[in-house]
Amino acid sequence: MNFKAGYVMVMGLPNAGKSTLMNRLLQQKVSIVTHKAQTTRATITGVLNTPNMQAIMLDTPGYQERRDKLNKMIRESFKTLVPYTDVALIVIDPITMKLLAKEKHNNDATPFHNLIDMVNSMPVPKIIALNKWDKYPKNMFYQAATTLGEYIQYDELIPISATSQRAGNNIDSLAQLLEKYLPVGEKICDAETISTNNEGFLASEFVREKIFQHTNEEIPYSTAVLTTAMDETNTVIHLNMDIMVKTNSQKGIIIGKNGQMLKRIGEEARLELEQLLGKRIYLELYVRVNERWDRDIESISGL
Ligand SMILES: Nc1nc2c(ncn2[C@@H]2O[C@H](COP(=O)(O)OP(=O)(O)OP(=O)(O)O)[C@@H](O)[C@H]2O)c(=O)[nH]1
Ligand SMILES: [Mg+2]
Repeated sequence: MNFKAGYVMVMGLPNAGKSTLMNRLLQQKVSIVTHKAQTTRATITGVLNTPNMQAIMLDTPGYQERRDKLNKMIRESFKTLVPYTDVALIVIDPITMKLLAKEKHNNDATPFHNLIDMVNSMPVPKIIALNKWDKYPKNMFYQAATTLGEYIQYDELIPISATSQRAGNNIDSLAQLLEKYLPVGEKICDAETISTNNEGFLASEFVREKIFQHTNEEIPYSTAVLTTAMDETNTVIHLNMDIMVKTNSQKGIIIGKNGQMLKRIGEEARLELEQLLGKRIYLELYVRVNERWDRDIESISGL
């Protein structure tokens, strides 16, 4: 049988479960996940190897419309990926289809329509994964499948659960569909590669996830994490990172009473990074106030 290889763009609205699904396919946590919308800010790659295929998965930020600089950058970086894409994997939470029916004439439906326009403009096979099979009544999936057919000429539609360990989550079947639609080709990178993002960037993402998980309201969205120095040996990686916030009070919250919050963020991120990268990790975290980090963002490489 011919070996298959190529790029799979994982697309969808915020909170659909794109990053969860990617990690599940890879059986490894590469992309950070939280219950808050707009967790992913930059494209995260993960390499899915099976005996018959190598899929380079591109986990993209949830598609939405805010006009700030960060979102503009996200949309632009997204467009640059389109020419590389061999298969579009569109992850949909069926609840959005229900909301859409109610909001046909409402601005809230705009991100969905923009996503659909983007998907339809891509000349590649389209696989829809209707996610969260474990969470909703089954008839919601049938209805969503019918409605989606009015918007997208998809090649395949499959209900899945990215989180369920039970039979019927369809994760293996989805991997087989990717294999079916990827082009014949040779391996793109060697089989040991987990991600083509560099380790310093992945590390900063894991720290950002902990901030998303342990802080509330505007803080996650006012924060960026940047690896400023990295020193690596065969067994140890030493990383310095700046956690950038916008105000002094945000800085106080991230550091926490007696530094407890910062310590917790660092420890939890370190443990997960050690698993992912297979080395001892030392993190030195500094919290800095930079009111303009999102405006200065072009100078922040890797974000
Ligand atoms: N019940 C259930 N929850 C899920 C499933 N897949 C993802 N979730 C949850 O949905 C939430 C969002 O998941 P993410 O993977 O961060 O979603 P995303 O599409 O990457 O979101 P952005 O990065 O913000 O665009 C998390 O709380 C997940 O645990 C699923 O199959 N079932
Ligand atoms: Mg994500």
